[in-house]
Amino acid sequence: MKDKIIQILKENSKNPVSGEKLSEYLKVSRTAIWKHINQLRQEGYEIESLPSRGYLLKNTPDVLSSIEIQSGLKTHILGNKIIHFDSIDSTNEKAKEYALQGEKEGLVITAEEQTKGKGRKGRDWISSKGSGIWMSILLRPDIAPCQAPKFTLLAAVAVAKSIQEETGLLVHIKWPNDIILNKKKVCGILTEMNAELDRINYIVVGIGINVNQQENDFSEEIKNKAISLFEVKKSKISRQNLTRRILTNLEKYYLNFVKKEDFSSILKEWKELSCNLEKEVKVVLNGKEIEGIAKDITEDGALLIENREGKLIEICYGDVSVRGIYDYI
Ligand code: BT5
Repeated sequence: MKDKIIQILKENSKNPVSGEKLSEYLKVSRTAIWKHINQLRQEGYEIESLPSRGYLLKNTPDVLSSIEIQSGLKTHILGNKIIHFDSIDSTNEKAKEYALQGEKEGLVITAEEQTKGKGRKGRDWISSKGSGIWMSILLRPDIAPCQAPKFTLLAAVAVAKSIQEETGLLVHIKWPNDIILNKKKVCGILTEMNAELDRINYIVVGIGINVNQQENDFSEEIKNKAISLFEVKKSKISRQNLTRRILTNLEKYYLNFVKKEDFSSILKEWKELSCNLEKEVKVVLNGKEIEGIAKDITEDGALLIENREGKLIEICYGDVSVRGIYDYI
């Protein structure tokens, strides 16, 4: 209902719309309209009431609602349906629920705040209200499950490119799922899959970006390793514009990969954006530490490390720290 009211007010940006007209059109009472208008004001919409003329929309807030993100979004699949929550446990969990109910690919779940944002291996992802982009995208690619790790790399390239295009800031990718700005983590990506042996039922790509937090907004546990775009750019960044750009770029890379089976161009861009390659790295794998130089990324998206003895080791998953970058100094 609130989205419908906003849509009508947007379509009549020069002419006030009366409460009576809104209630007639939306088939609800004028009191209901008045309540929704008040809620919208609380969410940050500036709606003027002009006596005996009606409501006029003066300003919209930078929220990740479907109506705001979809206006101006030129994708074909991603974001065709966007479900937005003011507060939710985890957008990935919600996207998986919808996936199991048969929702089509392209569904995007966004939230202003996550109360149980997830990282990998059950770690927490801190997602404070109104300051970041917390979103999950549902995909149903017709490819073999063993290809799934490539989606994290693909998403990382799309997000890194989008951040650079939107803000001009130089970011890097740390294998497999971190985006790094000024040696700290500005974004994490969590890819989850539901598959049978030979086919993928769905993939959910969860993206968390620190956008407009100030330095003091980060809690003790992460303040040494987390950073926001605002802290470096020194000006507020539109979450709506960045979200639209990510969906647009992600769709482009996704379609190139699944329709044209072109992963090599993505890999090339990944390597250009990487902060791992030719650097000293340390990997923790099943409790064991491997130290060496990151040499390459394979066609399957695995990290190749040359250990101290000069032996090449292929790492398909794990936590990698790079010397000099937030957790390996
Ligand atoms: C990740 O895990 O980096 C994946 C994060 C994915 C978050 C998105 S938000 C939308 C979607 N819905 C979800 O529930 N999740 C996804 P990992 O590599 O395991 O890193 C987790 C670690 O990053 C934590 O243990 C903290 O040390 C650190 N961390 C937590 N919150 C952070 C933040 N806001 N900024 C930077 N670092 C953070």
